[in-house]
Amino acid sequence: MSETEQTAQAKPERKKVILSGIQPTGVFTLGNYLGAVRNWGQMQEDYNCAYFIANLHAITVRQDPAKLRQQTVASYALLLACGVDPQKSLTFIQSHVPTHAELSWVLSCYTQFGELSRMTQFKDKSAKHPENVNVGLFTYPDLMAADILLYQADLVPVGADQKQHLEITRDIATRFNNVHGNVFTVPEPYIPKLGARIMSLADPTKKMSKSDENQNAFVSILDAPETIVKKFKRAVTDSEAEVVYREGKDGINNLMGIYSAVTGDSFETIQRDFAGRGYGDFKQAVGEAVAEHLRPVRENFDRLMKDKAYLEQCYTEGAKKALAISSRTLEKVYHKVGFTKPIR
Ligand code: ATP
Ligand code: LTN
Repeated sequence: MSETEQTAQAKPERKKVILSGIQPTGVFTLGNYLGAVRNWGQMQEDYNCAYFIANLHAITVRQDPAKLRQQTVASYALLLACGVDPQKSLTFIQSHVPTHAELSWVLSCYTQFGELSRMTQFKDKSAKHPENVNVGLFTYPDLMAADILLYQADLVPVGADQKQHLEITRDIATRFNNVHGNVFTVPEPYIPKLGARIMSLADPTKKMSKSDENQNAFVSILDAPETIVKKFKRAVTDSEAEVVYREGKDGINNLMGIYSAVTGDSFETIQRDFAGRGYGDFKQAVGEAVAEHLRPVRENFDRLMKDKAYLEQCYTEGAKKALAISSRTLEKVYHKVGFTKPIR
C-alpha cells in the first residue's frame, strides 16, 4: 500500500454536520413536514445529524405553560414519527441544554441592532402581536445562531422562510472568526427545491403556519384523512378552471407543489392528468394523496405517545450528549472572549 493510500485509509473524511430545529408551537403542518422535517430523516445515513425541539424560541410568543410542556414532548414524538431515529441522530429538547442560552448571550454582543431590525420574521411577528413585541422576539436570530454554531454545523435544512436567519448566522460567525480566529464553522442553508414554501390554504399569498388561528389555513400532519380531504376541498384558488402552473395562480400553484411533493409527479404530468377535469377533482386528488402520504406518520405517532418512558429516555440521553458536544465550542468561545473556564 502506498503512503497516500495509507493516509487516505487512516483518515476517513469527516461526515458533514447537519443541524435543524422546530418550535413546539403546535402540531407540525404539512409545510413544516415538506419544507423541513421530511428531509431530516433522509439525511441521517449520510451526515452527522442533530435535530431538536426549539422550546426556548417558542416563548417569544406568549404560550400556555401546561400546553407548551405537553406540546414539547408531543413535538419530540412527532420528530421521531417523521423518521428521525434517535439511535442515528442526536435528538434533544433545547431547554435541557444550557449552552444554547449561554452562547446566545455572547453572540448578541457580536450582533448589530440594525441587522436584527431588518429581519422579516421579527417585523411579521411584531405586527401580528403588537401587544407583546418583546426583546426575545428581536434577538431570536442570536439564539438560532447559537443553536447552529455550537455544533459546528455545515448544513442547516430549513424551509425558505428561514433563509434570512441563516444569512445573519453566517455574518455573526464570520465576524466572530475575524476577531478571534477560526472558532465557528460557517454554515450553509439547505433548502429543498420542492416544498420549500408551502402556502396557506386560506390565503395562498401567505406561508402555511402552525400558529395560524384559522384551522382551515393549514393541514396538520396528524389531521384525520377526512379532515385533510375537507380542508383541501375548501382551499382558496381562482375563478378559472384549468390546472396549470402559472404566475398569478397562487392557490393552484401551491396545490400542484404539494401534489408533486407527495406523489413525485412532475408539473407536466399533473397538467396532463388533470386536463379538462376542473378544480374539484384535482382538490380531491390532492387531499387523498396527502392523507395517504401522512398515514405512517400518524400511526408512528400514536404508537410513540403510548410509551412516554421511552421518549424520556431518548431525549435525556440526547441532552447529555448535546451538552458534551456543545460545551467544547462554548469553552473555546469563553476562552476567546476572556472568560475563565465554565464550571459545571
Ligand atoms: P410558527 O407558526 O409557530 O411560527 P412555523 O409553522 O412557521 O411556526 P417553525 O417551527 O418556525 O414553523 O419552522 C420549522 C421548520 O419548518 C423550519 O425549517 C421552517 O423553515 C419550515 N417551515 C415552516 N413553515 C413552512 C412552510 N409553509 N413551507 C415550508 N417550510 C416551512
Ligand atoms: N427558527 C426556526 C427554528 C429553529 C432552527 C434553529 C432551525 C430554531 N433554531 C436552528 C434551524 C437551526 C424556525 O422557527 N423555523
